[in-house]
Amino acid sequence: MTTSIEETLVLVKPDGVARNLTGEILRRIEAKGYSLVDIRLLQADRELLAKHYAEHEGKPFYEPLVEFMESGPVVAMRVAGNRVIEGFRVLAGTTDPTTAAPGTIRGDFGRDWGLRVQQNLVHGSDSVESAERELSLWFG
Ligand code: DAT
Ligand code: MG
Repeated sequence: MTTSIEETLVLVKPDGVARNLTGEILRRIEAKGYSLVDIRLLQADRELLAKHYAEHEGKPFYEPLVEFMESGPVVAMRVAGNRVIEGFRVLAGTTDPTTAAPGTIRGDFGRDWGLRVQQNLVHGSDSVESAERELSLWFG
């Protein structure tokens, strides 16, 4: 059960920032007991997003995903805690906001807008390796 303290990358995507949900998302992270280590508001460029989403290159939603992510400012957070990588993914809910469980960020605030990519408010790293790679991309 006991594991060492982890760090994860959380992104509030352009839909979350535009809908003024950044505070609500951070509130949930802090209320759960995780710690905010660093935070920045930025406009992501294509080069950063191509690296961030390299695993999805070639998929039908890849280009719409990159265009969505560069459509407005995002908030990047470095968040720490024991098992925070898994824990934030549970707080976020599953990828498809239509079926994400109520009580999760995506389940409570997301829906399908009939677009070629799901707009689902947040990103969270999915493994220790992804977290290290993504944190160095977004925070250097
Ligand atoms: P997650 O963000 O839950 O880790 P992912 O890494 O598989 O999901 O995909 C990245 C984002 O791309 C996801 O948050 C929303 C979008 N997406 C994923 N699969 C999709 C699909 N089949 N159709 C539309 N958008 C999709
Ligand atoms: Mg992912």
